Amino acid sequence: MDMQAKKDLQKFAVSIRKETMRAIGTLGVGHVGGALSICDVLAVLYGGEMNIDPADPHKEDRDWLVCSKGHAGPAVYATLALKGFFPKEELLTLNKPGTNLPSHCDMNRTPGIDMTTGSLGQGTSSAVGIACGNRKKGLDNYTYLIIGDGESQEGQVWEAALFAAQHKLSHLIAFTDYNKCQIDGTISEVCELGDLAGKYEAFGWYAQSVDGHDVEQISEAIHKAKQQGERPSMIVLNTVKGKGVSLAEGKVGSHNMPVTREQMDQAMAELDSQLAAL
Ligand SMILES: Cc1ncc(C[n+]2csc(CCOP(=O)(O)OP(=O)(O)O)c2C)c(N)n1
Repeated sequence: MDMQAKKDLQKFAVSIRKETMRAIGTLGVGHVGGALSICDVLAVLYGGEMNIDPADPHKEDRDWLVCSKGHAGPAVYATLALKGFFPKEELLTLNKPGTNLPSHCDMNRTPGIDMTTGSLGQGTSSAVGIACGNRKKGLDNYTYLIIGDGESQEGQVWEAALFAAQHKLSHLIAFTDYNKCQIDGTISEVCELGDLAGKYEAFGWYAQSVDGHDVEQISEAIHKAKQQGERPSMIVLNTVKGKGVSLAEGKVGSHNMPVTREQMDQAMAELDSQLAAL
């Protein structure tokens, strides 16, 4: 990846963080931590990797995204708004009465959201179904999936993982947001996941483990995944919950937190200085 392309993706990721914080800060509460940890992968996917058309969100041969950790919806909405799926001002209606942007992803409300999520554990099954359906239609598009690490303690994820390998779903590319935190503690306090990439390999997937805040590593991992002829892919993203905003970064308590106007302004200033440094 050339320097300019890398910088553009890094800037896109910070912009996604900014719009996420502006939306949650305007509402006053939200899932800050798990939204901020996935902004870099969203930047890579929507910053050029995915075949999408904001003017035609349902075009048949598009690439799909299932954000199975549906509580991170605000980060996905910020990404979609920045790409032009809907006006940026709509982000300020987040989770308010009548909004098209509920706290959790809803495919019937938001242009560009491909699957309704929020009940954790189910998105892998949905993504597997989507990938099977697209293959049956003769399409060679990709289905992307983002799973939480806490979410990965749900058994249904592993049933779907077995099925994906059995059916050689090579056009399913999944990410685990391995931010080491869940709602009520760290992953190791609640239920350790250990070597996630090794577990997926054992389930018949092609698995990689990368720095989930390094756009170049994420992008290269996706390209390697696309070279796999027969296996679904898991890319474990080693991330930090609340990445980029000091009031949230690395804190279990950032899962679903109140954000005051002053905290929002402080977050914006931090993110602006990150943008200026790029
Ligand atoms: C089936 C189900 N049980 C419980 C919840 C409540 N819940 C929302 S987020 C969350 C923690 C998820 O942790 P993780 O997957 O690690 O998300 P992240 O830390 O990345 O935000 C829980 C338990 C839910 N949404 N769905």
